[in-house]
Amino acid sequence: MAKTLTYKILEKHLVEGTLAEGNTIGIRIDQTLTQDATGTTAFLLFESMNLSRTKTDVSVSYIDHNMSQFGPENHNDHLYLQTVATKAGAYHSRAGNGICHQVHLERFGKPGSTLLGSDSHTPTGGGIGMLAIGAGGMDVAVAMGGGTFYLTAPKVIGVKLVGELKDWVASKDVILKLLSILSTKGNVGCLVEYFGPGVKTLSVPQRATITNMGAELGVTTSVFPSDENTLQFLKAQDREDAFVELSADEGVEYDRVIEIDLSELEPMAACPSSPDNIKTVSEMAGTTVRQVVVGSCTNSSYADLMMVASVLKGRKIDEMVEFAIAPGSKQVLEMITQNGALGDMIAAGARILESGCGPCIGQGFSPADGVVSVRTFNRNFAGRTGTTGDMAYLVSPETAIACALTGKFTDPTTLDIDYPKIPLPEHFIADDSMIVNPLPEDEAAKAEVLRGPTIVVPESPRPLPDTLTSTVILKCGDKITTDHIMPAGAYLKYRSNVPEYAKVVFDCFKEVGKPSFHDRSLQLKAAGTGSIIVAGQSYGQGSSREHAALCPMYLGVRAVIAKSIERIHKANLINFAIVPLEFAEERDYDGINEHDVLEIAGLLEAVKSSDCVTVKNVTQETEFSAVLKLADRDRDILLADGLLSYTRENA
Ligand code: MIC
Ligand code: SF4
Repeated sequence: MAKTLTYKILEKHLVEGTLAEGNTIGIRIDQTLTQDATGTTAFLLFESMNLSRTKTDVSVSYIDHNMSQFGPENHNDHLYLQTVATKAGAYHSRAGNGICHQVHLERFGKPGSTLLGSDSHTPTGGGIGMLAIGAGGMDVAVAMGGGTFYLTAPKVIGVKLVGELKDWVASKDVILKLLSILSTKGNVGCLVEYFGPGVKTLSVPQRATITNMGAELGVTTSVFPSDENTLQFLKAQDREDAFVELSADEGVEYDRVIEIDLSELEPMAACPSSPDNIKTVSEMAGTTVRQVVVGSCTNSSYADLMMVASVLKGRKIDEMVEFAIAPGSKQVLEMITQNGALGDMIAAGARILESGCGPCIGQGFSPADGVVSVRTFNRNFAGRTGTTGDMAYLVSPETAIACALTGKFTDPTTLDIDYPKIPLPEHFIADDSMIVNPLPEDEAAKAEVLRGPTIVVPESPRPLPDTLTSTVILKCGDKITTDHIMPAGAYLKYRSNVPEYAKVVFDCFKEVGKPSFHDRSLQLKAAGTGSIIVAGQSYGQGSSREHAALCPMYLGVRAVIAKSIERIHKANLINFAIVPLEFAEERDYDGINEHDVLEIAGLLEAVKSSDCVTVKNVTQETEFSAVLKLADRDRDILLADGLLSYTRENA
């Protein structure tokens, strides 16, 4: 039978289960990546699991998120991560070397391999033909130690690309188009595979933009074939050896096929405050823009920045626009420095930021109140810029530069400028001196791990009670993202210190004069009852940050009852022994109020062997059913009080 590329890669890596859609399967992970904001917990947990050496082909620890270094916390993290990673047998990409996904694509990505990363944009690797999946840090820690990764064998959505992009229309517009079709919800359990004649018109960095932002669809990952363009990219990176040709079998049938004609696309934008709130740029033409940023793991490749520099050469940005550029990697920054493009950007009035996540994760460059900020990023969840009530639009670098020049929303196809087509360079600067190699085992045994005082080992979950009687601490709506649950930005520096970071859980719902989620939860925790979160659809969208489960667990949250829960977040809840429940009937959501007391008798038994529990609303004197959609291993993890103790027991 003809196979999809996805199933071919899965088959090669299968170690447990039967490879058929919907089944839980276990796969071998060839490579892992962690970044500093999730990496400290991943490595702390790796150490707590008594795993000493990585057993993957390649594991890389990156520093790219927390680089503002106000106070000692970030630097403590950097030193801990470098010393713990190299001791454990991992590579360490130092602060300044670039954003994990960009650097991984350049220096480590390998077609046909599996990559598990503690960051939801790990699917960037799909641009080079990897099966690259985002997960919580704890799952990545297990994989680093050689453990199997479990997932649901996905439904494969085939996206057929035909035609070729017009000048000024970018690969970002392809993924924005797909988001307008599939939206950010309802795609759990699916994977996107690209095929068709349009594929060969896209370079690896263009493909990586598409697979990167594929994370916003909520799919397991996205993947492109590996072809002559992949070879050309690898050759230019001096890594030709990593190449293998890969594609789906001729005549394969996908679960669903979506056709996109690249030649018909026009510049698009994701409007506030969701990546699927799509409009064409021409619809918004004329709207005043006060801030523009080019960067992030979605759009900061050499070609993206060269296009921007070529447009800026000899021109000036609008005087009412603040314009910043954050190159994706040291490689990109060095190349644009050496060829003079950086000078063109600076002369035009651009503010050059260091290679890292920066404004994408709210580390500086927050926009003023009430102004439009246009960004080449992948997420515009409310408040993510660091400004409450922000108006962030996500666009291609082409649209971004048009807005920066004119000070208003401008469709780049209307610019009276020749489109600068940037060819792939023959040779990228392949200098890995900012990547520290793993220590050999004998040296590692003696090496010291530097642990600053702000690195705190997280508390372990408590056993689940047989009958859970808890208060609804929060009732929230649809599409609650991990940015709502655990804000990043200025609070990122507390990632290694759960009691400190937990102070801002659900801060976005804080009402003046009322006690915070943190204070209310701790009262309930002290009273011994703990709490329950009630939510609408797609609870836990967005980031893989396990702090969105870890901090609520620390505050005594025992269960989440939602209309639906996103894949990575659900796994994180299970890993920290919070029971994920879904309403059997969505209308039962309406019958619950905040502060109601809910009782689930026989919870332990249900976690062991049932798909359903009865939830008694003690306050309202009603009852409803909730569903436990759990694989056997999920049940075992919950019963073992979380993945940490489960791994210790099963190591
Ligand atoms: C993000 O884009 O939200 C992040 C920051 O990269 C996260 C990881 C994190 O919260 O540390 C992600 O996408 O997983
Ligand atoms: Fe960093 Fe932003 Fe990419 Fe997340 S989405 S990895 S914060 S650049």
